[in-house]
Amino acid sequence: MFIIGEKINGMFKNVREAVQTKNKSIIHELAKKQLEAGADALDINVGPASADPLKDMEWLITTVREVTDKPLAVDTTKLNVMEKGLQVAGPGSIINSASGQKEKLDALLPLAKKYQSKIIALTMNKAGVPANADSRMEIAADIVAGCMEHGVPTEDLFIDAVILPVNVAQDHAPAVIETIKQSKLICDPPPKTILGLSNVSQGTLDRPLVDRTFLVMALGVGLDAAILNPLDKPLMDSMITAELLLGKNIYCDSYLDAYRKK
Ligand code: THG
Repeated sequence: MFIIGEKINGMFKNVREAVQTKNKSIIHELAKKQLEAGADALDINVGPASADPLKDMEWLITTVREVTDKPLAVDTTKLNVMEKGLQVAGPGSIINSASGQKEKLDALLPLAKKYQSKIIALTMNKAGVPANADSRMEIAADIVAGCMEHGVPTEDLFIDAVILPVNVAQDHAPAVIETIKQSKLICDPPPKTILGLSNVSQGTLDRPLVDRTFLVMALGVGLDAAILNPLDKPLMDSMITAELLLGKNIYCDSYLDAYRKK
């Protein structure tokens, strides 16, 4: 599975403060720790409280680039912040995120081509996130059609079925699982699938348990990627074990260590 570390997000107090005080070492540490724990890429989000998202995104990405060349997912809803982020992050970046909204697709798909980036698109539109899988798939079809129109290969597209907190939207969890399954059938070659995993457990009592259980369920239906907390070791162990049981790695007694040394 392709893992995008979620920790460099202004939603977290330590990151918010580091951005405000320009404390590079906190950001360097968060980047290095997530990559050491198995992240393949890092999500970069200035958070909703940023007074100057353009400058803060530029600073965050420049700071992360001082310690790693790995792909960065530029996580913003603002078009100018997205383009600045892609410029500073360099080739191989990930747009996080588009949606089924036509204006968004028409603005972001050209950026995917211009910067040769991959693109995450949420199965939501102006009306929000639909509760059932069929409506999510209708939006996914609009997104795939947009990629074809704009000449963005569907292998570079990540469909995000948008998981919401299970304590307020319990009926969404099975709809997300069904959407992941059906996304594989929408075109050939199929898009990849991704989730912002930690959303599912917000407000629940045992967050790590909810996160790792849902991750294993999603892996079972073919999830390709997730934005998650790679510092959660039981979560990573569950992911590695699920991939083992899906036949993606060869069994040995020390398979956890073997995976981590890869
Ligand atoms: N899809 C895509 N991108 C995303 C999301 C998604 N980016 C953001 C988010 N969702 C994924 N990242 C996080 C990061 C943190 C949390 C959840 C998802 C989180 N934060 C604590 C909370 O809200 O309780 C913060 C509290 C604290 O300060 O510790 O849970 O779905 N494409």
